[in-house]
Amino acid sequence: MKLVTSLTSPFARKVRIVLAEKNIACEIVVDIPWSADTTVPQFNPLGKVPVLLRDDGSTLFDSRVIVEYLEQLKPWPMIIPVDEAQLIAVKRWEALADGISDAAATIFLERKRSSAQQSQEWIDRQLDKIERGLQAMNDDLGLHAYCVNGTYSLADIAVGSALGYLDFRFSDLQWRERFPALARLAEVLAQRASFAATVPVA
Ligand SMILES: N[C@@H](CCC(=O)N[C@@H](CS)C(=O)NCC(=O)O)C(=O)O
Repeated sequence: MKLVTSLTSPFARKVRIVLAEKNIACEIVVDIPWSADTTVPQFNPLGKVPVLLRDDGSTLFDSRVIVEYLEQLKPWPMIIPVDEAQLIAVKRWEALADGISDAAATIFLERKRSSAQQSQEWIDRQLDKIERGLQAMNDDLGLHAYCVNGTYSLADIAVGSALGYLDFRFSDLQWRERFPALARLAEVLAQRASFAATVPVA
């Protein structure tokens, strides 16, 4: 199996953390979807990473589908609960965390355009999503050890990946001061080998 990805994508980081947690062998093929010679559209018509290339030649995307597949491939250690209520809760956390990553990536791209082309209104709209998302996650996490049922799961992996991306691209956000519950979770997650091995690199 191969994972086609950049080393900065928060979506790919979720997948890489799951691979590490489950100890699944997978070659990482670095491909930046913005570069002129990218091969990503050959594997994903949407031109986005991550893409999983399976040994039978088939491809899987996006990160949520890949993570589900990895959970089926190797159910232990379990990162997606079987209990339906908990599963839906984990998926909701994942959607919220991925939404923050999405808004952050959108701002990053907007800021790469020439200043004449950039829309501050558009950037502010994305910043509002990030701020509201962080507030909601911080409130929901509260004093709980982990996002769902006090147990480490895909929810924590998605949240940790989104927070790591904010640290990487938006260090000026200083979210830790405003969202102490998330700061505490991020500190706990950073101790895990899977998180330490997948910190985004430029
Ligand atoms: N929902 C997708 C999002 C993937 C995504 O947006 N990836 C970005 C990198 S962080 C990308 O490849 N963008 C290239 C493009 O939009 O053309 C997932 O979870 O995999």
